[in-house]
Amino acid sequence: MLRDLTPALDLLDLAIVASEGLASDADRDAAASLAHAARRRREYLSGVIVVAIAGGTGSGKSSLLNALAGREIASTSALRPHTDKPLAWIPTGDDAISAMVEALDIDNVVEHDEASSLAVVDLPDLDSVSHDHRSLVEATLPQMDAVIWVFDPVKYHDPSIHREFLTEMTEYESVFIFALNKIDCLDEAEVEAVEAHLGGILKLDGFSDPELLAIAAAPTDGEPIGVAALEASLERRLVAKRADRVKLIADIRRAGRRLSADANVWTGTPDDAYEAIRAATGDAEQLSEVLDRFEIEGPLRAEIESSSGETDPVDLWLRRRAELAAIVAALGVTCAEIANDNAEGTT
Ligand SMILES: Nc1nc2c(ncn2[C@@H]2O[C@H](COP(=O)(O)OP(=O)(O)OP(=O)(O)O)[C@@H](O)[C@H]2O)c(=O)[nH]1
Ligand SMILES: [Mg+2]
Repeated sequence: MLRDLTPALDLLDLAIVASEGLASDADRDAAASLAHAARRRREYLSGVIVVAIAGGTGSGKSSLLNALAGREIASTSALRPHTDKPLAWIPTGDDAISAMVEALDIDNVVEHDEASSLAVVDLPDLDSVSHDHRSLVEATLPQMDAVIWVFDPVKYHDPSIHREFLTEMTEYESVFIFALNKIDCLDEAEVEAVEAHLGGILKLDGFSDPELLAIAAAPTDGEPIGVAALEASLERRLVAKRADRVKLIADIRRAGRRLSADANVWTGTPDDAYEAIRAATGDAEQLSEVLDRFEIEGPLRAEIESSSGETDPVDLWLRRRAELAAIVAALGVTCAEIANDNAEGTT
């Protein structure tokens, strides 16, 4: 199981606060925007690949969840519409995924301990009028690493799915996988014809090179068909996501290091600054001139100015630098642990 990146981001936030007045504004701003961007890409916080299954009623979404899970998680039925609330099948112990499921207001959650780094959200159908589907899909999409759109051989051209949803979402093409389900009901030539027709419709929807797979999630006889190919496609996305995480972890670690490195950079030598501040302590005007000369700004300056006479300003300064160094060291350890888990997860 891959670790959540949140603890590393929390430490980077702490380092940003602790480096106020010690590190340069440019490095502090860069670290803050990295932390902000990483938090917004919530899908990258977790090392799990998160997949939503969407499509029309009866296309076989819940059956596909069961095929991916290898056991019956979701109830399936010939009666329509069947699933009326989203259901999530997620690995236990991944805080980022649990937080995501909660933020999406998904109450039906089944946890699994499988080795698979897969989390699947089975969405209600998109064609019945009883739900506010658009807002559900819009809330869900940005959180997903992949969305499998399931079609059945009878209703695959249903304009409501294409017009209402797909044509509006072409910018998500790299995240979408299209699955033509129930191919056990067709002969080979029919599968080819329907695949070609559906591929053509998807291009008309605005997708330039849609990934389309033919599957049977719950054939009348025998084992699922094409689900292994679908899993292989998800696995490729997981590998790409892991590579992204490796880079992100390295970026977080480097941003922390820059803050602590900055804290040791002086305009003069450290001894010069310490001496000058010590000598000026107690004389507000001279102290202010020294602080200007060494470009000491922000809360550190305020602390040094107000501590005159009581605490040694140089001790104060050293203490703050030690605090920052300790936070950045903890950040380094946390990043190394996450990177290790990430590397193990690829085997
Ligand atoms: N022959 C065949 N039947 C399938 C296949 N996949 C699903 N079905 C059947 O299609 C019906 C609908 O399947 P579900 O998985 O409940 O469909 P759903 O998309 O979840 O439907 P809603 O929850 O109403 O949105 C069920 O009777 C399934 O057994 C398949 O690959 N082949
Ligand atoms: Mg269902």
